[in-house]
Amino acid sequence: MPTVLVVAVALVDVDGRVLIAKRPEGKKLAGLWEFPGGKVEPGERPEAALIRELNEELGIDVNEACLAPFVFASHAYDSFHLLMPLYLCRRWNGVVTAREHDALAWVKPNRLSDYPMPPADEPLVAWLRDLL
Ligand code: 523
Repeated sequence: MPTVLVVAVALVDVDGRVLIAKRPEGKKLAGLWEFPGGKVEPGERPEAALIRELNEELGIDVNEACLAPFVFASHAYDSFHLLMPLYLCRRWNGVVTAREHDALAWVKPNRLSDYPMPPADEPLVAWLRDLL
């Protein structure tokens, strides 16, 4: 089974709320709320991939120095193994906009479990609750 490397981010606003994004209709895992991110292309540095994805998906610019240490998610989907580091980020430039998602939500860490998430993302919620 191939391993797919995906990078994701927990954007945290000044009130300590975390951004989650609803996967659009027509895509895998549609309707579930994910930590935004995407696939690392061959040869790409994970941090560069995340900066690229945040620009494409959310219209924001992030400085690499603002991407803090992460925890890894690991989940066996049907046809691939997903390995997904989650970075924490509290500073960005621009206004967060849903360019590729059906909706965005800023959620207090203790309410994240109210939102159905992809199985890879779910275990990250407890980690965030303890951290924030
Ligand atoms: N996940 C996931 N959680 C999460 C992300 C960003 C992605 O479980 N927070 C999974 C969902 C997809 C795979 O990682 O199976 C790649 O996601 P994405 O959004 O980069 O790509 P898709 O859905 O467009 O996938 P392809 O159609 O395979 O390109």
